[in-house]
Amino acid sequence: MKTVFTERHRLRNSQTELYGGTLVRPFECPERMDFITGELNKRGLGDFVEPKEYGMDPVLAVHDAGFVDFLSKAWKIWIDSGYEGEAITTVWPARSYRSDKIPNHIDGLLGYYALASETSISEGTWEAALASKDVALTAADIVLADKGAAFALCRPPGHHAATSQFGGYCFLNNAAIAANHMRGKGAARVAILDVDFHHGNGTQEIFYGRDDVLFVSLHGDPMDAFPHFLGYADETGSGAGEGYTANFPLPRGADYGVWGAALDEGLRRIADFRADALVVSLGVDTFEKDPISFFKLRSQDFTDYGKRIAGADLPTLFVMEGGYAVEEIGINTVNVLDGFMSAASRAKA
Ligand code: OKP
Ligand code: ZN
Repeated sequence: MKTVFTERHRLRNSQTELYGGTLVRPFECPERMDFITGELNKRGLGDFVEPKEYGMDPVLAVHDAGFVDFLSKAWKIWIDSGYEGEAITTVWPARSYRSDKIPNHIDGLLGYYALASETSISEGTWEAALASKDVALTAADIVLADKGAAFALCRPPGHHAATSQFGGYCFLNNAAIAANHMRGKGAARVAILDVDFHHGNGTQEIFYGRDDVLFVSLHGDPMDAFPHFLGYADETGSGAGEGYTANFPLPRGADYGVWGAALDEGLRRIADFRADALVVSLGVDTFEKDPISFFKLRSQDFTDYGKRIAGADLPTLFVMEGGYAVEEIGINTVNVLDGFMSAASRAKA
């Protein structure tokens, strides 16, 4: 399986994350990629491809133009306003405020376009986000051409990024951009399986009213886990999209028995949908030692679920999302890909 990757991810090198009342170095750090590329090489899977440039059309097909324009300029506006640290959101259009005003001041702009305050915008963030969506699009085209499988080693991640909001370490929704691109290129129906520990609120929102993209997500119950305000089981889609969103919120301490049963149910939903292609939002923060999550998957469980995903027998695009147990992120990620390839006939393409 080819891995699409670029060193340009290093342009995202924020030094601040607001966490537990202090500013810490972000969990979502560049070294994450070093452990994954290192493990791919170690296990003979280091078939790396550089991304092509796709421009903005595939981005603007899923994201709001004002939002994209804001992201492209946010760092400059922040610095020009005289601030010295990284751009951290401090105010929002909360329930008692209006939400129809897009303020001029950078503080107001950040609040309008942010979902959360842990994600600082730093110099180079936009350039890294652009490279990341190109990684996803390049891998999507490989999957379409081969009717096989590919790994988009994206950083920054994307599944929290909504039509017009960033946050949860995400800026552009790589998986959504790629899935939508595949839709326009011959895959009439695309299923997205989000196995990151956190609910993929951005991906869900982008496709909520559509019946051509099925969104299935397994995640920590939002009553107890980020993003808290989306990802409940009663969210099933709207209008034409009714029945095309399926959430599996799972409790604290969920082990592979519990998680795997939800996966099997999600895979049944995907089989019923009769998809032409599958996009897997691959976060490995379900791992027992993840520092910010509460599931209990062991490293060997990742191999097993890679095999189960291969059972869907679909052209498959893996898109990297989260995973913060940095020392083990490579092993767990590559275990999924390895398990998938060991069980998939079409993966050899
Ligand atoms: C991004 B991805 C924990 C706060 C969590 C943000 C988590 C973003 C996860 N107290 N903050 O889905 O892996
Ligand atoms: Zn996550």
